[in-house]
Amino acid sequence: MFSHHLRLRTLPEVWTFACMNVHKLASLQNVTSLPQKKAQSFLYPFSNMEPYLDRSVDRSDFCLFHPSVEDMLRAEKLFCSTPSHRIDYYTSAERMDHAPDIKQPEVCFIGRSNVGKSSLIKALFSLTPEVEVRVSKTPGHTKKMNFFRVGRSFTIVDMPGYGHRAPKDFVDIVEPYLFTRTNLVRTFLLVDGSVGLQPADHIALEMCEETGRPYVIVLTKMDKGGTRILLQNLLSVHNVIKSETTSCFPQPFLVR
Ligand SMILES: Nc1nc2c(ncn2[C@@H]2O[C@H](COP(=O)(O)OP(=O)(O)O)[C@@H](O)[C@H]2O)c(=O)[nH]1
Ligand SMILES: [Mg+2]
Repeated sequence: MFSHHLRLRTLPEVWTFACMNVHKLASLQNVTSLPQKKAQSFLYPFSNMEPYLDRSVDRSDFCLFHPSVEDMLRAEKLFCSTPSHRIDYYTSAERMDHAPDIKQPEVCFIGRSNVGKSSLIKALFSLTPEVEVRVSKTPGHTKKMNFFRVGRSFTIVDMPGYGHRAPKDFVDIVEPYLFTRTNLVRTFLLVDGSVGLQPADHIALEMCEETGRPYVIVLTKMDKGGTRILLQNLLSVHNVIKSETTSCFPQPFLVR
């Protein structure tokens, strides 16, 4: 049922990007030219785990969001900076009253320190390496909200990490932001897929529920650790979404 019929043909219309100083797999065009199995595992990370799932598990929720390669190529264009659609770091803010007054829609990335928020944003901006997104070696690096503009389409906010080492940032910054930011259209709650839901993740989840705004759980580090534990963590997150949430998108997104 969950077969990914990836059509890895050459796409004549694929967009060629102007900026060449990028990772060799930064563009989808390059990923689609990999051997089929490898490309599939990049584009649809769940396809790697699906064969290990027990037959009794209903897979339908795992492919609700299942864009075609063509859809992804269209979406990728959003992340290429052009003179009329400039992607840039805009500003940082340590408190809500310093947050910029931007009218365009906003999405934010929240999660424990070191879960991979900045890495994910950096990956989204991989075709614009001139936009600096700091990825830390040590936890708790991002103490501020960092605002990045994706043209006039939307803004991405890299939020300060929280956890036992930074509960203050959660209360002082993340919570007020989630409750009061009027142009916030989607929250991405990042959870480390290699360790599963931690107490701080449950607190964040409850907070997202309290705001009543739509959010998505993203499982990061799905390349770390064995398939069994990753699959266990994925299924347990999926069960929590099903049984304890009302505003969360039913399908966790996987990042590796
Ligand atoms: N293996 C693996 N490491 C990751 C992944 N995402 C982030 N990391 C690493 O985790 C560390 C923290 O990442 P960072 O993006 O700074 O986390 P943040 O504190 O949430 O912004 C860095 O060393 C990253 O290289 C991932 O998907 N897989
Ligand atoms: Mg960070």
